[in-house]
Amino acid sequence: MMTRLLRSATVAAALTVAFGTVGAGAQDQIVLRSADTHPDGYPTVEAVKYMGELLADWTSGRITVEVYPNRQLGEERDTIEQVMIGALEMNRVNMAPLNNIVPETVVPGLPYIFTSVDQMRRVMDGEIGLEIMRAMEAQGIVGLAYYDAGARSFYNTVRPITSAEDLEGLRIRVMNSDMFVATMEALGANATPMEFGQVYDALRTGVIDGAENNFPSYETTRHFEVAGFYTLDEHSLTPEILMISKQVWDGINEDDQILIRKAAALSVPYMRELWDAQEAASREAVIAAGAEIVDDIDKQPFIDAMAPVYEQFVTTPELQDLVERIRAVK
Ligand code: GTR
Repeated sequence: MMTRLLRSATVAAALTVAFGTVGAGAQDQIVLRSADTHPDGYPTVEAVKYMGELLADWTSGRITVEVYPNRQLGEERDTIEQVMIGALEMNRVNMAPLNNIVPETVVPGLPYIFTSVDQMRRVMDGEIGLEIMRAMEAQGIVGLAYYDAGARSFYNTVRPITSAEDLEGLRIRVMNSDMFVATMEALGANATPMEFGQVYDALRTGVIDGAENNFPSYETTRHFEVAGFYTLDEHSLTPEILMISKQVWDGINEDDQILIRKAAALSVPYMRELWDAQEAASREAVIAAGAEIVDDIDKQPFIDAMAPVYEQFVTTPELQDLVERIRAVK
C-alpha cells in the first residue's frame, strides 16, 4: 500500500510516493489514514476525526486525517502490523493486541491495577504513559494519545455471573493477548482469543459462551442481543491508544510533528467527554433492550484470583517498578 505524501500544492501532477522517498519540506501535503474497528459515531472514531479537523484548520488543509471506521482496513492485529511496517499511517486500537509485542503495554491492562477511571487517566496522561509509549518505538510504533475504554466486564449467553465460580468452564472470547488469556484461566474460564469482528457470530452460534467488554462496545456490536447477562466485575481498564507509524513519523518534519502531537492531545478531552456520555447512553440502551445487569457483585474474590496473572506477566524489575508506581498514584 502506498502512503500519500504530496509535495507542495504547486506540483500540478500530484505525486503519489511511498513515504520517506521524498524529503519532508515545510510545505509537504500529508494525508494520514487512520484505522478503527468501531463504527462512525463511536467516541474513538469521532475523536480522531476531530484531531483531523484541527490539523486541517491549522494548516489550511495541508495536513489531513482520513478515518476508516468499521474495520475497513482490517482487524486490529492486521492494522497494527500495517503500522509497524509503514503501510498504514495511523491506527486507534486497544492496548491489549499490543501486549504480545510490547511487554510494557500489558501493565495498564492488568486486572484491577487501577482503582478508578480518574487514576487511570492520571497515570496514562503522565510520565508512566509516556514511558509505555516510548517502549513501543522499537516496534515501529509512535504513541500519540491514550483514550478511555471504560471498564471491561463479562457478558455471556448462559447465566448471570454473580461470583467468580459462575465463570467456571465458560468459553470466553478474549482479545489477542496472552495476558487476557491468563486472566480468564485464573478465573476458571476457557479463553478463546478471537478478532473483534467475529464475536457476534461466535456468540450466536454457540462457538463461545461469552466475552468481555465495556458498555459502548457491548451495545454497538449488538452482542447484548445474543448474550444478555452482563456482570459489572470491571476487571480491566485497559486504555485505547492512538498510534502513528514510526516510519511515517520519521519522514515528517519537526514543526508538523508538533502540530500532530498537539491535535492528538486536544482530541483526548474531546474523546473523554463523548465517552462518558456514550457509556451512560449505552448502559441505558442495553437495559432497555432487556439485558440483565448484575451490578452488586463482590469483586474481592475476582481480585484475589488474579495473583497468578501478575506472577506470569510482571516478570522484570522494570515491569514491577511500573506496577508499583501506578499503585502509588492516587
Ligand atoms: C473495544 C476496543 C476495541 C477492541 C475491542 C475488542 O473496547 O475499543 O479497540 O479492542 O474492544 O474487544 O476487540
